[in-house]
Amino acid sequence: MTDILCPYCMNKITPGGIKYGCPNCGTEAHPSMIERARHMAPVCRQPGCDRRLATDRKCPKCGANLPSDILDYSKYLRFSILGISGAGKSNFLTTMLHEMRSSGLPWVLTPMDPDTQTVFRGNEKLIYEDAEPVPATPPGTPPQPQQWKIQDTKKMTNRIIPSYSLTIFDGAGEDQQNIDPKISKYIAGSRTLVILIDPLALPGVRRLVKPDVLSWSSSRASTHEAAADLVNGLASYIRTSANIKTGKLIDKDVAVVFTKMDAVFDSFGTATVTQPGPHVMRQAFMEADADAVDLEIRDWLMRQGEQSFLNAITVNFGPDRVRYFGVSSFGQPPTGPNRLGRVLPHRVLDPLMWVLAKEGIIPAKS
Ligand SMILES: Nc1nc2c(ncn2[C@@H]2O[C@H](COP(=O)(O)OP(=O)(O)OP(=O)(O)O)[C@@H](O)[C@H]2O)c(=O)[nH]1
Ligand SMILES: [Mg+2]
Ligand SMILES: [Zn+2]
Ligand SMILES: [Zn+2]
Repeated sequence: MTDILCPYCMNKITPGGIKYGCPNCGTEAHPSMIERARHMAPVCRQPGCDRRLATDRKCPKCGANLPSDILDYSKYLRFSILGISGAGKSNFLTTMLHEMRSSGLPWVLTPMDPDTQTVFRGNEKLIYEDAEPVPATPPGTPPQPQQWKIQDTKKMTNRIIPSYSLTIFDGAGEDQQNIDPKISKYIAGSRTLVILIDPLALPGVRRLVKPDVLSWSSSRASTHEAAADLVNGLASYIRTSANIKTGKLIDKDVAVVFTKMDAVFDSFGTATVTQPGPHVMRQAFMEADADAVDLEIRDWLMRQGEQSFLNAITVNFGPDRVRYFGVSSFGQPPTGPNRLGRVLPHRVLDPLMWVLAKEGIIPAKS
């Protein structure tokens, strides 16, 4: 492992650059040459600490406490959830993580820090115990990275369990004027971008949906932005973050994920996207299924008169690197204002399975 990423400031750090702190007195301890070379924690020489090991690892750039196993990650996964306000980011993120933990996949998913744990537990309780959607994230909330560790028990040997760090920002894509520098670094360094789109924000789709379902599925009054403007807005956010000139294609793989599919299932009949996804059960990314879903959604957009949406995606991201997904965090529309029926998330792991397959963590099968 050559480059380590600080999960908090997204700066690259070298193993030799890591700073060490004493958990007893809090002062910085300096490793000897040998300790440095072996990535060993130095001893604290402060009076009263009795040569206790200075085991706290700190980022030299931002000073954050690094996970104790920072050197053991074999991959840094960055799962960027981008989307405008109301797209369904917070609810999607919560159900995706919950499903990942309860799906029977051979992974152990652990929060890397207390904040991640608190935010996730709170949101999980709302959806799964109180049957309420996660409320709109208050505007101006600084986007906090959620830090998870995935341990792959299927690939574990006597000596090691491969582990990956998974960083997710909830709140990216919002404020075009004040893009958080951490998020910029993170987007620039992401191989895949996951763009969440609320289908109910597309004028051609809104007319398919009953007014009550429409109002229970939207946190704020819709701005009725034209579909192309919506895509161009997100694209310009990505360009600014990753420093990509207007007119140049954004050279990243993109998952365009339609959320809230429950509200529009009727218009899909018995199409593949309405059926449970096969990826989790097969523990692989099943390409034929994903191709069918991709085609169905493109086709459906055309039928709803949303060609301009497709065009805007192609103009910004090119014709070959985009995959369309359809998910529903709840599995069915809310049953009232802030009220959920039985929550059975639908295909929420599909985009992540694509990312994992591209990273070589799970196989892709045709
Ligand atoms: N029908 C339906 N509604 C959903 C689904 N997921 C989210 N919603 C609704 O969409 C609205 C917005 O969802 P959020 O998850 O708060 O969206 P967000 O992108 O986090 O929005 P901000 O925090 O405002 O940026 C809420 O009113 C949810 O009830 C879904 O799977 N189905
Ligand atoms: Mg939110
Ligand atoms: Zn000490
Ligand atoms: Zn840092």
